[in-house]
Amino acid sequence: MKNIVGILENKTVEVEDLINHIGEKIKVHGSIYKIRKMSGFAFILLRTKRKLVQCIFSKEYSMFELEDLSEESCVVVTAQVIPEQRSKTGFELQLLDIEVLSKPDQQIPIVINNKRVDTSLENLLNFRPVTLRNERERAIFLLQEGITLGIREFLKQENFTEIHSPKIVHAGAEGGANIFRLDYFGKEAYLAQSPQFYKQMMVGVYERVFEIAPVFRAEKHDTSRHLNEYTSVDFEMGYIKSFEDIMEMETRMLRHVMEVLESCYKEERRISNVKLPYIEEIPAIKFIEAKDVISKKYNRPIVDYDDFEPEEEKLLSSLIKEETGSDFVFVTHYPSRKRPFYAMDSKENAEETDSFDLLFKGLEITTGGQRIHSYDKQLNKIKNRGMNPDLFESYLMMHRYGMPPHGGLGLGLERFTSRLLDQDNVRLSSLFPRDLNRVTP
Ligand code: AMO
Repeated sequence: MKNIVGILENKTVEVEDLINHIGEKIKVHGSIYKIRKMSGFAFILLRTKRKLVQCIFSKEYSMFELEDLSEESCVVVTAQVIPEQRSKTGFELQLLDIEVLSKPDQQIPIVINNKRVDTSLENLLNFRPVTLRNERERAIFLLQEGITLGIREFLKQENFTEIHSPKIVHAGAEGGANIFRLDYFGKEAYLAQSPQFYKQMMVGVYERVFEIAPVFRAEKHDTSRHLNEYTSVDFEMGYIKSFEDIMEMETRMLRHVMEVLESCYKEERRISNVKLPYIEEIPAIKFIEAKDVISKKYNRPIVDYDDFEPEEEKLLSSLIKEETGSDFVFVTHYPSRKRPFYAMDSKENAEETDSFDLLFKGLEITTGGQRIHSYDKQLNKIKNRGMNPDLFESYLMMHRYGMPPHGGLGLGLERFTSRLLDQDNVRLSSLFPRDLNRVTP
């Protein structure tokens, strides 16, 4: 019998630690990303967990043949760490010896080791397991990690409890049109469109909760903004004074995210050419006023009084940017008939809701607002909408047995990442996007 005590036998140095080994002979592992042959020597880029490390092969000191190496081979190198100011890491590795752990069977059909992967979106996604090995492609998801890290860090500081709600559910929270149906042992069930019901229920338990998890939308349209599975960042909090508390909390949360990206993701920002937006305050405008302003400024007749057309979101964002310098804008008081049944109607005008969207560089990235907490009011709204209250029995249980005034929001992680990186398609910020035509890889 053997005892496992949790100690990794670490034969190689962590790349993050290499800077402390200048002048020493060390071993590190990684994949050969790029070989650039020169006369008598070669530059070899080693792809490690998060960084590319510059190595030098030279006939003078390397005890192996350059021909023994091939790109995408996994290796352990023995090397001398040499200071090098011109290298981004501040050092380079003189390769002394190399152990090849594995070699690829075939060459990747797309060139992945240039600055950009120069291919169609289709190819980029079809060959995702390997195109993501490209430095710029993989930086997207390092930055996305920074976003969720910042969100978690912030919400933890604000005493939110992280939850994990079910994704197989018996009723949809966000309306019937885009729900995936499941055969659940002979009964009808659905894939969760959002954790809405569960995060609200948990406000009755923990007061402040959040979840970062996949949700599913059977969107039948093929657009640059819609995914059929996306990662929803949700939070929900009790004892709020008004829905503006949620907007305040989101503003501070986004500010913290930018601080994390500023301080810890410098290299990834450089690779992705990201300029972080400065968030001091975020302007807020009422929906109907925004409609009016856009119509007047751009001479566009208002066609839809209930929602924005995608073009209007873009126009509003550029107008706000022009006038205030902000890349973000809150739009508040959406019409009641356009919002889900759990949204709280405004006291001043029951046709409007105490709700908001947040637009970031022309795209809606968040929806939020205050929820109905009274049992009678919620039951009436369900009935008035011609919905069957029996379907929402377990949801209504929390209202029946007492809830504080509460509200929250849902932010689309891919949309947020994609706008931050100025991408023109949200698919690029999803590791393995699911859309109308795509369930692989
Ligand atoms: P909503 O349905 O507006 O609200 O979704 C919240 C946010 O999720 C993102 N999003 C999407 N991202 C990619 N593909 C999609 N198909 C897609 N649909 C939505 C958007 C959007 O702003 N329960 C409420 C939130 C709340 O009030 O707490 C909800 O889900 O960024």
